[in-house]
Amino acid sequence: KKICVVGLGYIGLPTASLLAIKGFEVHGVDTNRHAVELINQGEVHIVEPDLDIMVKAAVQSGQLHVSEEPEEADVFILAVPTPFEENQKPDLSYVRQAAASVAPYLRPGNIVILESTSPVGTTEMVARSILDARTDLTVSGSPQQAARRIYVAHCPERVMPGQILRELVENDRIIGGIDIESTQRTVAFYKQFVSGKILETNAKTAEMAKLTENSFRDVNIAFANELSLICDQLDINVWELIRLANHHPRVNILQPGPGVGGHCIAVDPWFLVHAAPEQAKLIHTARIVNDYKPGYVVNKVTERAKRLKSPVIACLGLSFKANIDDLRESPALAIVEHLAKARIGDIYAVEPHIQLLPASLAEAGVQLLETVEAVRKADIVLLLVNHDAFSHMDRNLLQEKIVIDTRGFFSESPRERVGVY
Ligand code: SAJ
Repeated sequence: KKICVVGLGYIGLPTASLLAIKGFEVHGVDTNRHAVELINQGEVHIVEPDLDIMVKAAVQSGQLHVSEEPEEADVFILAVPTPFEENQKPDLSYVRQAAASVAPYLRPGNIVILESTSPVGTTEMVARSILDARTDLTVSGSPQQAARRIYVAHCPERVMPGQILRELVENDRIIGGIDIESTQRTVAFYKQFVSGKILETNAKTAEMAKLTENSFRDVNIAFANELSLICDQLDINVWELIRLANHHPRVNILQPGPGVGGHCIAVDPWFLVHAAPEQAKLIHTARIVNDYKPGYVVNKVTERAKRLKSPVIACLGLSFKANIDDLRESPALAIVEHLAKARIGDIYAVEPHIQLLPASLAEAGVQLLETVEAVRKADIVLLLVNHDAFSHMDRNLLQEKIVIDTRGFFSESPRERVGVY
């Protein structure tokens, strides 16, 4: 079997290399020429544990090759971004382009699988746009048309950055076709490399299930973030509070933080809000609560900095969550950018997972330093990401510092409750 994977990002590249290692012939496609060149040399343009080893092995075995153009195959997997526009409207242009790019290469019997997280109705849109481009093909199950038939399904990815390779194989998968045959053929394909359960449904329910999972998490984090604001008012340690409440057998509150980042949890709920604005009130409010948090942190720091003559601020962590290098949609990065632009003092950033600061920070005069050096120089220590790397730091370094801990990282002892909320 030959597989063509379109979009070689955080989902497409691990999937392509995993399939190649499992013995499929895989052709990967990306419009980013730099990424294509790197992968063909057995290297990677993204950081994910063990992905480099796997891609190298896949390329060296000859099972994985990539280019900027699709090729004929048996199964096409579309794993392209689905961001949203300024007005919270889903931007499906990458999905449209991906569908248009594979359409000329399709043959009867092929399966097209949309893995990108998508608004309800997108898989059907993909099928329609392919059939518009290829009037010789059909998705109809009638005996007369059987010889011209292709199959289209949605199988949302649900992997967690940082543990993608394991979760690709072990997670349960939801598969929803535009018809029963599409579902069944797609299930048969995934059974060849997924060890988790495979759950069958239709395309729309599969689309909504993925959006629901991420909205559930967003709402739960919003609850934690709201508690953190209330606790700040009432001078209560929110992490202690949540730890205690979670001892109840039916309570499981997530953790507050500087805001919700990444390209999933902060995006997907908007697809539901956009689809049903009147009904999706709670989901909408959760987005507002979580998006309020970065500005709240900026104000907190600014308030403290104003009381100092020439404040030096060490910002620990820039990525959107712990132990990854991904800075996209990161509330930590947004906070540091904001502080730097406001010129409230000298700012040092610490991010053990990157070598170079993003231009937005470098141009604003922020310097990248090692943890200890940055903390030593600082008056204010702003903990933004709970990276494991920070846990090796000698806590004595925090004596005499103003600690603003957005993740409850230093919050065990009463002394460290200063500035902790
Ligand atoms: N966060 C908190 N408090 C928490 C948990 C997370 O503030 O208690 C923040 C993180 O710091 C981060 C953001 O939320 O900024 C999102 O991080 P995450 O770890 O919750 O999720 P992602 O974006 O890395 O991955 C999610 C996962 N979805 C769910 O757990 C329901 C993953 O399984 C999905 O595959 C992924 O979205 C996706 O691609 O949709």
